[in-house]
Amino acid sequence: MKILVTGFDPFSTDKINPAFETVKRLPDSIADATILKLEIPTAFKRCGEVVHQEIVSAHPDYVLNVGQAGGRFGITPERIAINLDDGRIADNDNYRPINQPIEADGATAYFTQLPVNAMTRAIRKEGLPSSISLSAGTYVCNHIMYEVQYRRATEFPELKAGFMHIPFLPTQVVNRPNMPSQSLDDDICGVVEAIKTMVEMDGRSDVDSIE
Ligand code: PCA
Repeated sequence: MKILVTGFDPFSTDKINPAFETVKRLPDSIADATILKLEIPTAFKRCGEVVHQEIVSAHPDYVLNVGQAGGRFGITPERIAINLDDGRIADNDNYRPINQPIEADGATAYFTQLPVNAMTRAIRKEGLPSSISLSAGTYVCNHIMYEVQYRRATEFPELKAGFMHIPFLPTQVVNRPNMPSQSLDDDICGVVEAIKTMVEMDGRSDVDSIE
């Protein structure tokens, strides 16, 4: 099995993004699955094609996109992507869409195929905070999650895909009082556990609730 794991590059005022810092340190193999790692730009108009090209050339079974969610506590697997770009700030290409559909002929929203209940439970079992998120926002993270789902619906019906947000690193909150953060080692541990769970749960349904 092949899993493409992507991480965004730094954006806004931050010089580092925990997403690609985590992704690039993942082992090359997790639970016998081959891990392909890719840094992607925090840019609405470019990130989708970068991931699309990699899907076409590498034929992964799964795509897991990882992004930073400053202000969130713990790792949050996302359940749903919505057909909306609405930037609170401009992206790395200085582009800021307001209230734009992502794909004119796309669904209003797509659910992930990943077992988010089991993944969240597995991360908590490692002693790390985790909860399922019901909104990936309307910035570039929601955009890539939506784009991969749209491609799945139109081009790659066998693909399973989803998204996880991770918090700021401690170095990012030095001048942000009372802001949650999580160490890189904990991020890596949590993402590895989530991927292990995806592999173990392959072909099974994610029925149990996490509570
Ligand atoms: N987080 C942003 C985009 C890139 C990233 O890492 C988001 O949550 O949309």
